[in-house]
Amino acid sequence: MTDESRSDAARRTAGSGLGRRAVMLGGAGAVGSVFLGTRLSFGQQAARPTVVQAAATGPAKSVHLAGTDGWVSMPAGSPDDLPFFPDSLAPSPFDTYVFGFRDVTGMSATQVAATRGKAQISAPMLAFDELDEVTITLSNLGLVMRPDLFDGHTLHWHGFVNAIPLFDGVPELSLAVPIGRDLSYFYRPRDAGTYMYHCHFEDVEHVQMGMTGMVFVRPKQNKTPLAGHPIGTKYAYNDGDGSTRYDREFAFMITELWSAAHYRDAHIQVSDWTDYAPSFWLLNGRGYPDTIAPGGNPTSAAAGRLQYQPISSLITCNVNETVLLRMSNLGYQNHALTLDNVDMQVIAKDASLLRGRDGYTNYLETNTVDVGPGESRDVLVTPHQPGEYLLYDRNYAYLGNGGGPGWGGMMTVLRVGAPGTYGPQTQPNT
Ligand SMILES: [Cu+2]
Repeated sequence: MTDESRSDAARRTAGSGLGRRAVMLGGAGAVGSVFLGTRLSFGQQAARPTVVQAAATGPAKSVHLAGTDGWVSMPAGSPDDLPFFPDSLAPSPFDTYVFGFRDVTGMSATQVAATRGKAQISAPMLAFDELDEVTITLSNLGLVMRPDLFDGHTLHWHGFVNAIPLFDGVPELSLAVPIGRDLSYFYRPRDAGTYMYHCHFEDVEHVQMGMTGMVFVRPKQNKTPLAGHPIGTKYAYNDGDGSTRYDREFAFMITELWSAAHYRDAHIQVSDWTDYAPSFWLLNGRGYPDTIAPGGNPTSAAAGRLQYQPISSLITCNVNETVLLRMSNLGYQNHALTLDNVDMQVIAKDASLLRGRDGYTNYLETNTVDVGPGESRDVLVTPHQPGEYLLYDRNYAYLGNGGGPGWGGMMTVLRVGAPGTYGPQTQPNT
């Protein structure tokens, strides 16, 4: 029986002239024509300002992200764990297969298409102002290594109040972006704070594979500083008293990477996720000492093996400046980050200022901050002595790279200079 005659039989069986499968396909097509726009229509979009770090003037902010697969590099010296690590399919100088997002805001259709197979981890860092009118267009470029898969991608704003399931990115409840299509997600953030975003399609797999990133919302108090504070003063929240003011900000996407699962995705095998046993512990997609290497640019081959892990976790400030540390955990393990010799003040958990309805402040002075999976923390530090201080996971099992010797994993450095050492910060994590 040919496909055509089988289809004819299905139509006769259905009686209505359409088989069940044909009806479903027709339904999907109708949804697509309403919400997804035309196929690969990137070239029709005007050039857009990059909102990843900076802000356009006015409340309308547009970002264009692409979802695809690619290759990244774990720290040099990590021991072999064959066949999983290094992956035999990895092109030099890379060793680990990932899925991820790329910022393609303002790129031409040709440039967007050229990012296929060049995913980055951690995902582009997104910053918005409270009450911005945010449009994020997500284009699914497909998976170079897995043409057998027809996985969609989505954008899920984790921790946000989102009244519209269509834009919440949970495919079982609304829709995902199929390969070769794009979807614009609209959002208007109302509450300042530190959040995270991730793909929600086959989410255990896609999150582990690298489709996770930081997103934070700056408070309206920034636009009308408190009495006595100069224009341009930055706050983490609408605190009303200046207690969340900071000079510099650094954000950390906390994840783990299980080499075996990444290998299996590249080699057309499946993982039993109950076997989860991470090999690498990462800040912004890098393990120490890569965490303290300078930030890069995924469009620059000169960045070498960290080309597709462009976000540095090195923290720098001048003595007596206040630094805001934004931490979000999209790994599957609990993490407890310790900072040696400098007190930390936890001012918010899960994008909520630690203040009761009576106005009483519950900020927490500590040397260790717990961050569970799916949680975020905002922490202020004000070092009073120049020097280098380690920020690290106090579970020493998470301070290695693939079981190798020496320090590695979830660790970075707070570097404090004498007054004037570092000029004004223009972007987070710089
Ligand atoms: Cu995805």
